[in-house]
Amino acid sequence: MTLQRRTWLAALAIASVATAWPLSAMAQKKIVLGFSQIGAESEWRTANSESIKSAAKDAGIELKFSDAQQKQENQIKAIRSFIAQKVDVIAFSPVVESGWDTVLREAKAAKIPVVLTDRSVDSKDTSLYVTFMGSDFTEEGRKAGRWLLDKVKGTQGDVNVVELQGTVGSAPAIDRKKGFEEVIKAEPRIKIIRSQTGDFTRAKGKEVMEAFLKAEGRKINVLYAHNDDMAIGAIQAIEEAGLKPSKDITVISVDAVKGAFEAMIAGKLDVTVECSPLLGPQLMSAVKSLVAGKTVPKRIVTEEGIFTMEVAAKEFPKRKY
Ligand code: GYE
Repeated sequence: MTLQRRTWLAALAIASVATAWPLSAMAQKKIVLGFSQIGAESEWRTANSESIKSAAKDAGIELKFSDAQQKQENQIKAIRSFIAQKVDVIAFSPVVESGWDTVLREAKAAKIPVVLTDRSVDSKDTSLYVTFMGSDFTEEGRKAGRWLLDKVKGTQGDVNVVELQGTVGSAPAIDRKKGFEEVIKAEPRIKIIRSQTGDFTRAKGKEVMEAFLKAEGRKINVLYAHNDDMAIGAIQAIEEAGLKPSKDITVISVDAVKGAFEAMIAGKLDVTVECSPLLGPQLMSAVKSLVAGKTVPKRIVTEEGIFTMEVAAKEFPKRKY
């Protein structure tokens, strides 16, 4: 081998080491995920935030977590700041369905993939996000409706329902109402006599139930609450009005958080439809796939059940949220 060739080979070796360094450093660079959470309005949301934070830690993903205090404008600000920080992936749970196109277009222009978790958006252009992972809220409403249909089978007379809706304009409020109405149509005796938002919180659920009780009193046979927290607040209002939850007013809700199991065990809540907040692990695995250039399914649906008072005590120890 000539001296010249040997020098050339040595130079090549050094060069390849030099290029190998930044490459391996790059491979070790932590993935950065920007996550805009809705707020802390319910037990469900607390469990959801916890799931995302611990899954990010387990997956070795750097999480920039921002709490919007239930305000869309705060979520838009957070997403813009994630774009400015050039995070690898943006994920968020949209507080309401509408009004996201502009900011989503900005993320798309910056080539940052967006994952929707828990709630969806109503954008016509579905290329503005890569996937939506979360529950089928319409089906949850149907499950609640089917349970009620079954409960009133063989009875007579009107079944007057009051409904506590979730946050106005949010996907779960819209769809849980739609699914429930779709099913109860089959039984014209079931009538929704009052329906108002309780914003998914205990305090609001209690306040609105007090107003329902003042206006309708003993005419109310059933309460359908779009989440457990509002149902738990309303149960308090029912008791304070001198009535017995479950006995005087059947109580149906959604989420299946621990608080609902406690209320069922105490005989105050009849049934809760499950909606799992434990979306963290599947979010992190989607984030990793996206960063690796893989495609992820456009829709990832959470599987869930329904729990009644009769099974509450047996199921309670198994509950993870
Ligand atoms: O049911 C409610 C929470 O979006 C599914 O938001 C979620 C809902 C959940 O505040 O408790």
